[in-house]
Amino acid sequence: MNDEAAGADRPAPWWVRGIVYQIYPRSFQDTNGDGVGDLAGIIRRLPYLQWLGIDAIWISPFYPSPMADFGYDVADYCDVDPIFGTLADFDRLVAAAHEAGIRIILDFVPNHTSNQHPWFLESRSSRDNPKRDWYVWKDPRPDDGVPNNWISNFGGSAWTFDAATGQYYYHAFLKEQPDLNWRNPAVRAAMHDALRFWLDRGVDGFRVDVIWHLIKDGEFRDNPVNPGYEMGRAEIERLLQVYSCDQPEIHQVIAELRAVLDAYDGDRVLIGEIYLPLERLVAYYGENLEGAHLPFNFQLLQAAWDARHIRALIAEYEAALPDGGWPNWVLGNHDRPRIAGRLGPAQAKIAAMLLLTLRGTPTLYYGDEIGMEPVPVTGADIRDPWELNEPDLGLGRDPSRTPMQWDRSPGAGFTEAKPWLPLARDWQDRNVEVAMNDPDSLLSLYRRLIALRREEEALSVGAYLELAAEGDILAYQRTYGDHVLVVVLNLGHHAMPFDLPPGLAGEVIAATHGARDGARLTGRVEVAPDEGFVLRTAPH
Ligand code: TEU
Ligand code: CA
Repeated sequence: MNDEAAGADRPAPWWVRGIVYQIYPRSFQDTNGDGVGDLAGIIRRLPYLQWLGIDAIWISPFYPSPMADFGYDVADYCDVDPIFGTLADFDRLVAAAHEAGIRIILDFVPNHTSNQHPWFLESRSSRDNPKRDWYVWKDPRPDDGVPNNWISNFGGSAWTFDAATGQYYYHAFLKEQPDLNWRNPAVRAAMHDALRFWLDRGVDGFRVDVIWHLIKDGEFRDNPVNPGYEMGRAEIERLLQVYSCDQPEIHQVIAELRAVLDAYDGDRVLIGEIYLPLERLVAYYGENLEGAHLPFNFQLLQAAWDARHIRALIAEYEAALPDGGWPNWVLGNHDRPRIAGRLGPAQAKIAAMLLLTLRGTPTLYYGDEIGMEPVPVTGADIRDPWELNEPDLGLGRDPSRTPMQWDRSPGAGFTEAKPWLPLARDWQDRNVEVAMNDPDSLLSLYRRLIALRREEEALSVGAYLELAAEGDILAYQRTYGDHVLVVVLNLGHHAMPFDLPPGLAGEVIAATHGARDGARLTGRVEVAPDEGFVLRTAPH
């Protein structure tokens, strides 16, 4: 979808051109000295976000929660946990963000609640409680075993026995996160009301947690064994998740969520968190685009950093998109290893240039713009329940969730107390204040590319065309009308020649290597190790 496709009288919705920035609120900015970030902290840092130039923030959950999974275990969908502030703080945040031209996307967690949610307390109280069927309860199998072989995403059986009522309940994640029964219309209605609660308060959209999980197989059949499972991997990988998620009925559920948003003005966006192979992923746009506006595309999170491979996956993704479906790209999130740790500082710049010049809404993760690296979190500092359940396999997510590094002060400008997770060791050198004042920093490059994406329709809504290139070079054109931009990225650490298409000449308007800025290029270009640049060709 672009302006033309959408028709002259209907400009593209904001999220087509917009850039999304994910905030993990526990780690962004503490304002009351308890070592945990809060909503007032996000308000305090809005000027930074405005300076950076992003369009929207997606805030990981801040609802009342026992924090067994740091907010992804919700005990009340319509309030703010005291650790993060109050509803009044939230209203102030919406007002201040909108004033600054920044939209607010909430994290909606519909697959499961906390086991402390009043709904679950009722549900588990007796077999004939009216809320019994709001969750997934099953009798023990005759041999007194679990109802089926499903495994929790965090290890162990996905079933926990409730002795008081003699049944098991299902939890795709922790036992403190019982799954809701989305086949029950009363559950759907209650959750739609929760969406409306926040839409009425002015939020601009939702990122929906594990949206592909909401519906499970009607017969709860055993998942098949994964023949490719290898020792040392997460236990969940022992089975193929054939029956526990991604069921056909899910698309109707999503269309209903979407309809709740569509009843509001202002292009509220529905983003789905979906870890599925490409051909399954694109089904989440909906058969007639009545599904998620943006089913998160996580391919770059797992891709081998190889030019040919990435060129191919871009091509496959572009080809798989349904007509009118708008692409998107994600480089990091609170569940995955940080990109700068995976690629190193030089290629982190290339990754930034890739993310911000591809066709599709980019989502960036707080701290990646200053090249934060995974922070080792060990022993008594470990907080992530997954690491605690399945230790030492490298699954822990704490390293990607450490406090934002703002300045050189003792708490990195994040807190005046002991932060809830340790700071990176390099915070005095790697922080926003230092990077802002360094024109060669990753942060300066991010800001430049974000500004460029705003200025150049070719980047935000233009067509994508791959260019032939050798070796580690990934090159493509973005075009809009007679505007043609060329992006050249060296994904390797060796100099490589690149031939611009015949007859094409242009000027470098963004570069990883300062010396390249403003250069006029044509013909064969010697691309330096780890170098990337964007070229504007003269309109003809
Ligand atoms: O993540 C869902 C999810 O699939 C991840 O747990 C993923 O399997 C794992 O992190 C490997 O990348 C969402 C949230 O983003 C995560 O933080 C929550 O823990 C989880 O759902 C449960 O709500
Ligand atoms: Ca705080």
